[in-house]
Amino acid sequence: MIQLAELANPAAYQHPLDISFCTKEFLLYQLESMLIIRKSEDIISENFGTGVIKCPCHLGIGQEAIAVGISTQLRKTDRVFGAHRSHAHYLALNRNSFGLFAETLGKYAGSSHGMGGSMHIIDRKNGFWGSVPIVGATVPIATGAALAAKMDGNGDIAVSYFGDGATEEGGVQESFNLAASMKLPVLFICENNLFASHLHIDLRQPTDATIRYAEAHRIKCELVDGNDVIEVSKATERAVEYIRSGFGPYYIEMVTYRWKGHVGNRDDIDVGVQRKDNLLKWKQRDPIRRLTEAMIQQHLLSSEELEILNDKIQSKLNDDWNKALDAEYPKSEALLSLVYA
Ligand SMILES: Cc1ncc(C[n+]2csc(CCOP(=O)(O)OP(=O)(O)O)c2C)c(N)n1
Repeated sequence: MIQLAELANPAAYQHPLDISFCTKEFLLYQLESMLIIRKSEDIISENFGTGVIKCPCHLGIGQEAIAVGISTQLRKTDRVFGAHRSHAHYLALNRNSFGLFAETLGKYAGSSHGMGGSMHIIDRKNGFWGSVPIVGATVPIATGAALAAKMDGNGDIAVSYFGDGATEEGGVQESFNLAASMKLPVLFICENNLFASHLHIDLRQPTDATIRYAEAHRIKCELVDGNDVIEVSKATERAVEYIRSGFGPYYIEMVTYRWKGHVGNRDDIDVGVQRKDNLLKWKQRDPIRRLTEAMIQQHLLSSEELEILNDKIQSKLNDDWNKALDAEYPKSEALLSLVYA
């Protein structure tokens, strides 16, 4: 039976990335996107901790390379769906930290006019068709969107992000079957961070590799180091070409680790889960550090340029956060037009 093997070993894959054949422009774009996501979530984490943000927040710090590597291979007209841990999926497509901050604060200027909070974000203009926190729920929705895209005939595809825990939901398996049978243009991305809430995958499934579900449904698939933005991007390029050529769905299992607890901003090392040692090692497998080290080694970036970039992004995000704090809450009538019909 397929296993993640070394990919699940936090002490492996800590080396700087292989960036040969990548342009400086491409690498800088990937780096900037990951930094925007990391720093945005750091701001959310801090303000969740102090109680300024009141909605539940599921942070994906440590998992940034997946959304970033994938998004650079998509068109604005593709249809991307996420779940409860989707800040990165949204930001990698639009870099709109203000829209995310305002949403977590319940402000009208937020991505869902403050009606959804962290777990219900959307930006159709930039291809993000929405996130839903019912585990597995967006997989059938993305599969339906793929059917619609196929009927439209414009070559657009659907992308469905879900966690390893979601593969345990029946509707997800039904979607795999339907997508394979109807050759639907959908890219299934399993972000396997080894945990669903507080349970390790070894306690939930007979093997730690969910890719076996794709094989069972005869869906073309591959297993990728989700903390390597270049490998993520290359695998997505192969997948997108395959899907747009009309061959049907594609499944990529991205192996990664979240640095924070399941929900909220704690490290999640004191809730009955023995994660402490592994977490320290996974932090060495940091997708951002691995890219910056490679760029510095190859003289594509200097330490001074990195510092300037960090400062520039941080100051823009601080401005966005302050603007979101100052923004208006929705009027109560908005409930009638936006939530209840
Ligand atoms: C249908 C359903 N069951 C249970 C939950 C509670 N819940 C929220 S997130 C989660 C774990 C999901 O794990 P996974 O799919 O691996 O995603 P991750 O949190 O690791 O990103 C659970 C059980 C839910 N939201 N929906």
